Amino acid sequence: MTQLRLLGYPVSNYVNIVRAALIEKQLPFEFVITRASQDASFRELSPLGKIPVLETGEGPLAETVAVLDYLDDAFPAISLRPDAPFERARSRQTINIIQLYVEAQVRQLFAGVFMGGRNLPETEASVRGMLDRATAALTQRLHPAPFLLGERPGQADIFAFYNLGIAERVTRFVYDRSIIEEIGGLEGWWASMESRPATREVMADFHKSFATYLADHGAAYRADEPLRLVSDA
Ligand SMILES: N[C@@H](CCC(=O)N[C@@H](CS)C(=O)NCC(=O)O)C(=O)O
Repeated sequence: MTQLRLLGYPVSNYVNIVRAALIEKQLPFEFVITRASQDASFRELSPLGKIPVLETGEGPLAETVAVLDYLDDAFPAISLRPDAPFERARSRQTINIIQLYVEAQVRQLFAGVFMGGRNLPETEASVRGMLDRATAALTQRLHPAPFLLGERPGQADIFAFYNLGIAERVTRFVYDRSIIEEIGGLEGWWASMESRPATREVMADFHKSFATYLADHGAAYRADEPLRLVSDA
């Protein structure tokens, strides 16, 4: 099998999703520390210059959702998607809701939280409005039993864990609000996800790099900011 290479940086929630999926699928891969870049050479690998990129034997792939589907299509032995079409669509529905209406929203606030910038009150207000709708949607949709689509963790669980984790940090910091507590019923699921070996490996590297990242950016956020649901151990 061609060696898979994951290009990315351990602070990135999207990089961490792909890395966790590779570990859960027990696929051998090389993790190559790489920052996002607008250099023409990097945009050959990632059209928007974003991380993660997965280098495959067939070429480079960017966009996390595409990478997750490629991994499950190309290496189905351990699948992270439900087999049944409806359940599979429900998995994608959850991923889309979190990607568009949670992660892409809180990302608009990263500058003022993690990067030493300032967020405009209008941005904080518009993000809050969409988060209200997303929280209601996820309260309706997420009922772990014990994982989001049944007995085994899948794409939706991994996607939700890393993206709700970063959203939790932002919403606590900006709004003094816990998106995870508002959704409700996620404590057991969160603890199960947090204790998985894949999560421990990925989060260990996250914590090693996060404090440095915040210091380098003069961020208002502190790496040891307490999160009730996220163990910073
Ligand atoms: N839609 C992309 C988002 C990836 C993303 O936003 N990556 C961030 C790091 S978490 C990045 O590369 N940021 C640099 C930039 O936007 O130029 C995906 O699904 O992979």
